[in-house]
Formats: sequence, C-alpha cells, structure tokens
Amino acid sequence: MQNRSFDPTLYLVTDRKACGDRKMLKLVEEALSGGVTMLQLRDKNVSDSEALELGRELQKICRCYDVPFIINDRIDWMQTLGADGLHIGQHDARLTDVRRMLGPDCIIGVSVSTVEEAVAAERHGADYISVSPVFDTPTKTDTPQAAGLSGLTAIRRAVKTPLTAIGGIDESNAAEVVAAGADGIAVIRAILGAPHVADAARRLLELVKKTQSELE
Ligand code: TZP
Ligand code: MG
Repeated sequence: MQNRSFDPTLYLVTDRKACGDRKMLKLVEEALSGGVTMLQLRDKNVSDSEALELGRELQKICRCYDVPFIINDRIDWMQTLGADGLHIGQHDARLTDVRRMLGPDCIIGVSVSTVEEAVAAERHGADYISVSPVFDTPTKTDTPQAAGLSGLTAIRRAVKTPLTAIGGIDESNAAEVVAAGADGIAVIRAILGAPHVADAARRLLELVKKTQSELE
C-alpha cells in the first residue's frame, strides 16, 4: 500500500471480455500512458491464482505510472497484493468492517445507486463514492436501476465525498456526466474496447478536464 491520495478523474476498471483477443496488460499499459489516473482490478469467475498473477503484473504497471491500484470486492486479494485500495458494492462486505480491517491508509470506494446509499457511504468514511450505474450498460447487467444524470446530480447535492460515475460512459456523454456532478468517470469499454487505447484515454481525460475547467 502506498498512500491514500488519489485522483478520480479517469478510472479504468479491468474486464477480460472487453479486451477481446488483445492482451490486457498491454492495453492497460497503453491506457495508463494515455493518462488513466486510477486502476481497478475487477475479475470475476477466475481462480485466485489467475487473478493474483494478473494483479501482480497490473500493480507493477500502476507503480510505474504512480497510479493507485484498487481491487474490486476481494479483501484477501487486496491484502495479498498489498494493493492501495478496495472497491465494494452494496452486497459486499460492510464499509465499517472493511475500514476496521484495512486501516486508515487504504483507499476505500463504495458503489451506490441512491442518495440514501451515498449518504451512508459518506457517513461511514468512504474515500470515494461511485454512482453505479449512471446509464445502462451491456458490460454489467445485474445492476440496480440506472441513476441517470438526474440521480447523479441528486447524489452530488447530498454528499461532499469525491464522486466517480460508472456505466455506459464514453466520449459522447462524459461531459454531461461531469456537468451533472461527477469528479471523474470510470469506464471499461470506452478504453479497453477502443481501437487505439492510449488515444481513447487521452481524449477522455481531456474531455473531463476541459468540462471541469468550464464549470469552475
Ligand atoms: N459497475 C457498474 S456498471 C459497470 C460496472 C463494473 C460496467 C461499466 O462498463 P462500461 O463498459 O464502461 O459501460
Ligand atoms: Mg461487488
């Protein structure tokens, strides 16, 4: 674990399927070279050893780019790897228990889809809150109803914690998502599915930053 500072502007979440035939490590390296500011290992239906092997390589890349490395859901993987943080959903371990186990230096993110969940996550000390999903997405279909831009804005008004937004975000809607109150965007397909990953990351980062500066 390094330290708890992080920049939520452009958060890449891994997904083996979204990489198609291409090598994930190469795509992630390109994405980080294009400006991704945080990385989350989200790996379902694989063995612990496969996930940990991938995690070790991803962590090395993150260290090279000084980007926080976050693990989805699996406290055991996070601890084995010595990753920088953990991301949990509403049906995973409880935030208060996780914080007690992992300590104050661990970056902890929580997915929410309602104002009530966001307020609870803030009260229990989440470092960032992910509004999930903002839009429906084929990448993850077992989700609560999409919050939409209006749901995102309602959450923005209710909490001060840094907000990321995930679900169906790409270059066509990233500016609206930031204007609706997100401090950053979290994506899978918009980067890992792009023909040129580094360029896609670069354009998304520029778009988010430009929108943020126009809102100031
Ligand atoms: N959690 C909520 S939506 C989602 C996750 C992991 C998938 C986002 O994928 P995409 O391809 O950016 O829509
Ligand atoms: Mg989960």
